[in-house]
Amino acid sequence: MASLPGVEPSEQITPAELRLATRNHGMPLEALAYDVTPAGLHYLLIHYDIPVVDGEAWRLSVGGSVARSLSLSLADLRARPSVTRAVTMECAGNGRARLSPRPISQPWLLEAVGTAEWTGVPLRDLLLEAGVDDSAIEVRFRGLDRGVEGGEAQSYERALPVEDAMRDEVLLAWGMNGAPLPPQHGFPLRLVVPGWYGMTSVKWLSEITVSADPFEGYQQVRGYRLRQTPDEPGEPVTRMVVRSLMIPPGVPDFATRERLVEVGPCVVRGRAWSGLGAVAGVEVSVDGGVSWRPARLGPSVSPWAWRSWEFEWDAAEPGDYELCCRASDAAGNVQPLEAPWNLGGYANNAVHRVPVRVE
Ligand SMILES: Nc1nc2c(c(=O)[nH]1)N[C@H]1C(S)=C(S)[C@@H](COP(=O)(O)O)O[C@H]1N2
Ligand SMILES: [Mo]
Repeated sequence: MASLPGVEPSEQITPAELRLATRNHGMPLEALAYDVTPAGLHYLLIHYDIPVVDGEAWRLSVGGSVARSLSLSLADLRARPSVTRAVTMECAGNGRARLSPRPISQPWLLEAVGTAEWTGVPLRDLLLEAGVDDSAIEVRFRGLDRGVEGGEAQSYERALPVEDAMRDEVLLAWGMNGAPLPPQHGFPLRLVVPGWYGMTSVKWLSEITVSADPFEGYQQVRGYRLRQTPDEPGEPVTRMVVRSLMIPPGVPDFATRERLVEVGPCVVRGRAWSGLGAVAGVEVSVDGGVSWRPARLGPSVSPWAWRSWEFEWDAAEPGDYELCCRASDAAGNVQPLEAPWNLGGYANNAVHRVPVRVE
């Protein structure tokens, strides 16, 4: 393969990564302008194939360590009292493509995020109806999609501790942005766990199993662990760490995406979110992170969604600049200047840097 100018062969994306990248698209950063991301602009992450599901024949089973097993049709679920929540979801691997050495997986730059209005039934209501045994410690969620990962044939499956599954905000969603779930976002039903990285929100949901034992499936004990080597068990990836992103200002160069901004005042806008506490502040640097000034925060779209921010930059002098933004949350977390490395490239929340030429 011929080299692109300035790109080392070792940095070049592999055909395997390109295959994943064309299936799993990001949200173009200019779509940070929308409070609620239009469905086609929301990012997508699909480990295997998108299942084709007959919504009439589909049923959800709720079983395991419960007093009464349930089997529900889509019509049953839609007939129940519903709630709608705007939720910001981010893939745990967002940002991994810039890590060095680069973990070989879906090669996200920074666009693996979006906010949707999910409509459905609170999971807790169904669990209370089924009656969770006192012995239960976890709730498992199985999707209809199957594939092979780490040499293991599997259904996509994840578990949540009972206390997290019982939280008020956790939804079984049949609607997205006022319409039925599109196939790629989990038709007919998906789990939505606000505040957690996206891998938790199982799509194409078919089985919920309450369990007295810890789930040891691939996506729980091998995937989505923070670790330095494949041999260590590592820590589980759970809630989203604080992050901000900006709408790249000005206009892009087609091939390099470098930004061109006209001399004069320039309002820089973006969004910030955290799964560990409300966003407390956003700061902007126009000198590559040497000096920082506060941005003005807008309202949160919902308690579970991102918050807008804006910063008035007087781009008075022509030249090259590096714009950066960093957010902090109510728990006192601040985005780091450099991303901490881990094997899977998860939970990277390094400050967003955007080179800009003022002319
Ligand atoms: N059944 C199933 N659920 C899944 C996945 C999957 O591959 N299969 N991907 C997960 C991951 S890693 C993410 S980041 C989110 C992405 O949700 P979205 O594609 O609706 O944005 O779905 C999660 N739920
Ligand atoms: Mo993900």
